[in-house]
Amino acid sequence: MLIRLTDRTAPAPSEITPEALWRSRRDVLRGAAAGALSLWLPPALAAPLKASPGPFQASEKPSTFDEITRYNNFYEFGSGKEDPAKYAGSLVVRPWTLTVGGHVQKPLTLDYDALFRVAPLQERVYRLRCVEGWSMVIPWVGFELSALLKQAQPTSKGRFVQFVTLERPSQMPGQRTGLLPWPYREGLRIDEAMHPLTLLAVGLYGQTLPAQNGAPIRLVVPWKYGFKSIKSIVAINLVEHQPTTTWQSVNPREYGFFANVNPAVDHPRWSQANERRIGEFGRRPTLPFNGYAREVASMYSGLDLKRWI
Ligand SMILES: Nc1nc2c(c(=O)[nH]1)N[C@H]1C(S)=C(S)[C@@H](COP(=O)(O)O)O[C@H]1N2
Ligand SMILES: [Mo]
Repeated sequence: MLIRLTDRTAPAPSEITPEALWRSRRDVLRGAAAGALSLWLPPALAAPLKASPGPFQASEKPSTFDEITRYNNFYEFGSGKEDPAKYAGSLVVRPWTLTVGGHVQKPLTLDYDALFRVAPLQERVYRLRCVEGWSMVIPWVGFELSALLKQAQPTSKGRFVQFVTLERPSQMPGQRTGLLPWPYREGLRIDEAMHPLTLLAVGLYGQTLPAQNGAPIRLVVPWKYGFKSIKSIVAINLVEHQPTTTWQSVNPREYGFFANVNPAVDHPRWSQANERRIGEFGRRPTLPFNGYAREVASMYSGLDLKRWI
């Protein structure tokens, strides 16, 4: 008689993380032997995404799925690093509406499904450096913001781009407090917004974004401090004048409009010379423009980076 023994070394389907899935897919791409590609779906709503490798990739090893999804800043769900993972499950992302308006020739309204069809999805492994002094490496899935803006056709008056997060206190407990002025807002100069590094992310580790990372769509500007990378966006407006951003309005002395990662300019209350990579001991030096100087420094030639923080 044949007795079938369960293979105790193989993980149960529920234990196959998006990270393991991502690594095995990457091995397939590299031509290595592939394990079974079982589908791992986390408790809430995540769906696998098809993405091809994009042109820019950080060389360091990506942070783990757990690190990326359990240590977050998303004040709409509280100010503690673990609050977003605890509370963001209450956020309902379907249906969703993202509008692109202001100084454009073709105002756009995108529903949830349209967010994934703006352009072919790419994977971009980027460093993220928080102004507080920690960093991660995140395998985003998304498309260049420029692809969406080109569809809307900015006019010559669209010199800046303003971004607005969802305001829905019933599902965002932080918005029932005065922690920040709501809704969260950010902004970029048009050349920064059109730069090929600037991404709208709809996923990470090959699946749709966990709520705590800004589902269903968030900005990623890898050469700037993390607070520029606004989450759960509902509006993108082309505007003529530099828009006020949330952190600037809260404390203009500590947080500027540009917020380019700069180890040579300290935060008034701490040094920015180095950083702690989540999951590592010790600190590593912070790089000018978070390591993307070759790609972006020319946009700031003639700008005094000590003054325009
Ligand atoms: N709407 C909104 N977007 C936000 C924030 C926030 O509090 N609210 N925090 C910012 C900060 S300070 C950082 S460092 C990054 C963190 O992104 P992550 O949690 O996906 O790593 O999100 C940014 N985007
Ligand atoms: Mo941050």
